[in-house]
Amino acid sequence: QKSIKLSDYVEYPFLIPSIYLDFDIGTDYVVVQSSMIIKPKKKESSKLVLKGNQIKLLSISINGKELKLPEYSISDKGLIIHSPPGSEFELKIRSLIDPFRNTSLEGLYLSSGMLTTQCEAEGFRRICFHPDRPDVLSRYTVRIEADRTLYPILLSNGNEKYSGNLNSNNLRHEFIWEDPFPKPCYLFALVAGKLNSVSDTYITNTGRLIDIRIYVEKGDEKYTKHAVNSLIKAMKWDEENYGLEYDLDEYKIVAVRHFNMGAMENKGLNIFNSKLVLADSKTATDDELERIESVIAHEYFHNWTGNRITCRDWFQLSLKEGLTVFRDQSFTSDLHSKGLKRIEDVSFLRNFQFAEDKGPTSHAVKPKEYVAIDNFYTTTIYEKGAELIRMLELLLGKEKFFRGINLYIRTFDGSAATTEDFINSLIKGAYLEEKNCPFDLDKFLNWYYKSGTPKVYINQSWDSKNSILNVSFEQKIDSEKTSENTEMVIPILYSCYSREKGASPIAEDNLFILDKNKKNLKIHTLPGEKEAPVLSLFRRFSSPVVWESDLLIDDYLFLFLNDNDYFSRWDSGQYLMREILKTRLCNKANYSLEDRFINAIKQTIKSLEINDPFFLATLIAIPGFAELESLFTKVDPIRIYRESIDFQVLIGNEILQELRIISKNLLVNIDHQWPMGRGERKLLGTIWFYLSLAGDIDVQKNCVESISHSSMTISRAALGALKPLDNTLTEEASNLFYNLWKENPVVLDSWFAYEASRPHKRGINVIEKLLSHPKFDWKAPNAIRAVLGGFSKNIDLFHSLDGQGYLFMADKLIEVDKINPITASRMVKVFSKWKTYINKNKEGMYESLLKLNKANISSNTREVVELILN
Ligand code: DPP
Ligand code: ZN
Repeated sequence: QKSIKLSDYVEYPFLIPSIYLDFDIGTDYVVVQSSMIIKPKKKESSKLVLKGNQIKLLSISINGKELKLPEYSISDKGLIIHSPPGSEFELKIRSLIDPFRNTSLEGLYLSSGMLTTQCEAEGFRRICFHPDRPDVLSRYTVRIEADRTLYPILLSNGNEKYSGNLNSNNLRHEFIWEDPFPKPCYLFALVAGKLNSVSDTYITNTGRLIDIRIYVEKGDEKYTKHAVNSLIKAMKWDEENYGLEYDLDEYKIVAVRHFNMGAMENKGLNIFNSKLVLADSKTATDDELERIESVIAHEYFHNWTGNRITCRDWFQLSLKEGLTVFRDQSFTSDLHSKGLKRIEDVSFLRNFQFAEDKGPTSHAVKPKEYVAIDNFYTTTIYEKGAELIRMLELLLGKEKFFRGINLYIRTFDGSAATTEDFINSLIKGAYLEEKNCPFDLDKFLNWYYKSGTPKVYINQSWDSKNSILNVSFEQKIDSEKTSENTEMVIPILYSCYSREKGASPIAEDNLFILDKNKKNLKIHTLPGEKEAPVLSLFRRFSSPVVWESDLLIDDYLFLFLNDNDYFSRWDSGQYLMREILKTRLCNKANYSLEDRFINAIKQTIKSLEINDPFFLATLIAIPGFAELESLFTKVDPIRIYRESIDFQVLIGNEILQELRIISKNLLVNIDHQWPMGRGERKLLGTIWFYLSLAGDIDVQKNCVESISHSSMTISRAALGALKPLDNTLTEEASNLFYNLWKENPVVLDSWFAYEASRPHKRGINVIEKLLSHPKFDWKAPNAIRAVLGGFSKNIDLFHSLDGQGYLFMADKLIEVDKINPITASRMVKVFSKWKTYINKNKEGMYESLLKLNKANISSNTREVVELILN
């Protein structure tokens, strides 16, 4: 397949300062007229190439004169005008599109009776003929006309300029929208439908009044409060922290059921997957509420980092995404708990981004080529991209970092930039001159250009005479794709503890910069210190690497009990649990380690009790499944699952008494409104899980009763606790949940995911039944992800040794691909790790991949399948 290369970038030869778009919405199709002012950048004439996909051309004219073939040519890729005028001209195109049969959820399409758009990355070419590239920025004016009853609400970007009826009998009406800020076409949006709105206002720090409006289907108004509150918090935070104020008079959010992404930052008209708008504590868990708050903020923050300053081309995607994820992570961390948020982000990174970077779809934060850009909305671009910004913040220090960001924004406002533009501004803003930068910038840039997770090896030697701890560091990049010796700038925050004196660190966070393959560090401890101190490394997870050190089990146990850095303390426990599971899976269980670890848990419970319930819950939860898989060169998923369950049964049994006591003390606080009571609810859920696994019948029965609890967090915690059991109580709880929520599609998705992912004796038929369930909607990616994504986590079923689970998945993905290639190509990654599995699973996955490869699949899905196979 043809790939697009960064090195082939050439500027677009024309400017398009303004675009007028006219949408005439009919019952069978939509007539789109575009009128673009086009200015050649150079005198020499260049042909005008416009992209177009599934658009029927009706007529085309330049400066009022109609063009005839062969003055232009047209293909299924778009339109070429061979000799456009050499100076500014007006190009008018009339065309026709059919949103009513568009199931791809790109361009203009129908969702539950309303028309809506998704243009990022390349959906605008399904709406009208246009260069469809992010470096072409224009001012848009949009007129929409439609039937008044079918489409009472007509929205587009920017501010409303006019609305009115069109004919005497009032059947049709029109709206005109104007967006004064030049924007790339991927930020274009249009919504037409029967929607109700909830409004609020925000006054900016310069006193401007912003009209906030959330549009939802009738009946859903009551679920919008959380989204509005989140938006207001985000607006305030960005003013206070980045000095960035909202620039339009209106901020609109529309909730849409059928949506490929989480949400989309279209200028002034965000479109959101309804599951990320509609929520209160009755319908969404605490984690979901936090996620909604952060996605609302993320899309809002894009208004500056993404919209006012956009990407020159899609190779720069992380310029806006990495930076904006970093901004939303900082927001959540400021609003709630910095330590806990860091753990949550690291855990996500390790389970998903590290796994991606180890496998066949590994790519750099700044990739060099792609076939379908939709396949690059990945955890590497987003979450690893955010880690790079976080390292820069650490290396520069907050004050200089903000000076740099400020310069970047002032320099590139209103234009399309590159990653290098960003880094250069950052350094210039921070240090005035690039040469003043205290670290090697080129080596830092390797983080953007190289794929793979760097690995750091650490060895210590103790000089007792001088009380000095000598630490040697060595870095290597851990990727299938690079064998070259690349040096990176790896910031390492460290501290150390006196073994004798315990709890408080000898030295608080210090920064060591590992910027060579090998480098040593000398730590001077207190004079007279006899024993080597305990080293605490990569505090706050100061760089996205994996490491191996000569720390002893005793050291980890010490840190698990004493470290004052949330991340490091949690990570020490995770290390110990990984060790325990590793030894169990190699059939040489280390019982003494298990005993010592369980004792440490008991001590932790005693010391933390319910003072920091969220942290306690986090400390005693085992590492994620993907992280466990990554520990082995021959992965046996079914055994990993069973061992991890057995280990949790053991934990549950050993700390039964302690957990029962705490759970009683927690009950007083669980009814508080989010974010209050969140820690208590989280810990209660964790306790239920352990006690239920340990066979506590009272807890299991209590879980069934808690399904109808007024807090969704409690209800889902109860479902979760019963999940591994697969007994009549699980069945009963699941039915209760279904009956409570069968009319709410957003909540019902979580039931679909639950049913698809829980162990079932009845085998794969369960999944087939879910897919033909009357409430299952093939057109909704959320529903597909719930069932097929849930199924991929159903270890026994999906990974069954006869390969039937894999074949079933392949068949279903071929069907999904016909409707929605973007969703299919993302889901195909469930086969990414095939080469790492034990033979039986490996062969089964390979067979399914071949089946997919032979099928008539989209180029999006083919790109991923081929990468995985190679
Ligand atoms: N809507 C997606 C995001 O905000 C793509 N821009 O990340
Ligand atoms: Zn984004």
